[in-house]
Amino acid sequence: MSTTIEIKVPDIGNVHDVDVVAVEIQTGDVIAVDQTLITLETDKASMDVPSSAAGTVQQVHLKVGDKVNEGSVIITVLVSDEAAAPAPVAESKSAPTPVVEEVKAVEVAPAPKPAAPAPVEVYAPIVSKGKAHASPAIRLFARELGVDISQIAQGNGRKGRILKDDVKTYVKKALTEGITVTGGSTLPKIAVPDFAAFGEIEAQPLSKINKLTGQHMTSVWLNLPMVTYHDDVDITEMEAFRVSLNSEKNNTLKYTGLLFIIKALAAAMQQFPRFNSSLSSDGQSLIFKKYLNIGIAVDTPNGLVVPVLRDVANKSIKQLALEITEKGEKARAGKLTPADMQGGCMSISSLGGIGGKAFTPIVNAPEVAILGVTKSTIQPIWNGKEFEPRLVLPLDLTYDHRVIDGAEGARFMEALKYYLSDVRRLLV
Ligand code: CAO
Repeated sequence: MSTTIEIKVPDIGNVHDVDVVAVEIQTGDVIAVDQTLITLETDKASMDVPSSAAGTVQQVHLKVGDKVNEGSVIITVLVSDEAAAPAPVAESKSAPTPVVEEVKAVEVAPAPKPAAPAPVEVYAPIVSKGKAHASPAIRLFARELGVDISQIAQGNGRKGRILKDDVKTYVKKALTEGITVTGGSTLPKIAVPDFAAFGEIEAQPLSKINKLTGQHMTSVWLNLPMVTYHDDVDITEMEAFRVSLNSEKNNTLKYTGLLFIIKALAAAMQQFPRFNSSLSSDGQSLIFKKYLNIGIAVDTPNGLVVPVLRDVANKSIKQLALEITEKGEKARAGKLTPADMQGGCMSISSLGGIGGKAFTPIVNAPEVAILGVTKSTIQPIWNGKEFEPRLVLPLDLTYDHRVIDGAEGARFMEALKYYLSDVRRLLV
């Protein structure tokens, strides 16, 4: 046997004429206990009203926009007699649950458990608080997707209420634009003041390269736990050799220290293959590369680009000198193709022609390390008997700490110094 019962608006505290902002059921729906029937909203809070009975909806008495009070009939529902049996009086009224004041907290307080078992007129509205106008069901949905609902400024529901579709749209946007949606937290934005209030200004659009580099660097900064290790290497002998090469009769090339650094880096990478690897996209394995290409950061009027020199271990200093000149010119003329910039295994960022003592370059992921170089200077170095003027080159090695640990980073730097301090070792 079945009985028809009415489910009414419960005790909602000392508030009257509360707006119905969502009706979640319709005639003919089979509903379960605790299923949200309607959502009410005052100026200060919103609440879902769950069903106190299971059955089939015979009639919906409310629509969005109606104003309700305690006792207003929400639906008529056909329930089995068993389900409709009245509960003991002591359990038939839950304690009044006032509409809470608006608070700034973003997270929703856990929903109070509805009184159980749920007789015909037992109501326990789930009250949610927070600035975002969304029902607890939508807040739960957002939380399940890792979305901080307070980040959704405005929903498409009545009075800007956030709907399920608004959450989905936010997630889609987050996925395409790379906004972090993990653990319910998003990246706090930097407030930009109206600079014109302080003086004259001029806005210039960023170049495409600036924008792409910015996006890539931000993503690397957020994704990679990076460590930068600094050291110096004595390149007095290397410099003497470089100067002699440059002054050779009939020489038309310009040999800079960078060429030797590329060769030394390749040798060290062969010795430490993890530096020539990348993490797989699921982060579960390391992909070791059997080729060895080095990217060189080049400063251009339009921004930073990183052309890649291929197969450097098998190329002579002379070949590399030709190639680096050609790629550098192409880069500055804005004529590099995407292929020129792909396939790098590790990169070098050399600021040595400009200056500097040390810096912390950012890994050009998915590569796992980058070598920074600043200006070499003459330093007094103790040779065991006296201080000697030696040419010292500062090096900065940044690595992805998920792949390379500190000891391996230090050993790699030692290997690099071994080759650079006597470049004849590169021949062995
Ligand atoms: N210490 C002292 N002098 C150095 C040096 C160093 N570490 N590195 C280069 N120099 C000298 C060179 O010997 C050369 O001297 P001369 O003019 O007397 O011959 C001068 O500085 C200029 O060198 P260069 O820059 O033309 O050549 P390079 O091979 O060292 O570098 C390139 C080539 C393409 C890397 C460089 O031109 C460049 O663009 N550097 C900037 C890279 C950059 O922006 N990195 C930052 C990335 S992170 O934002």
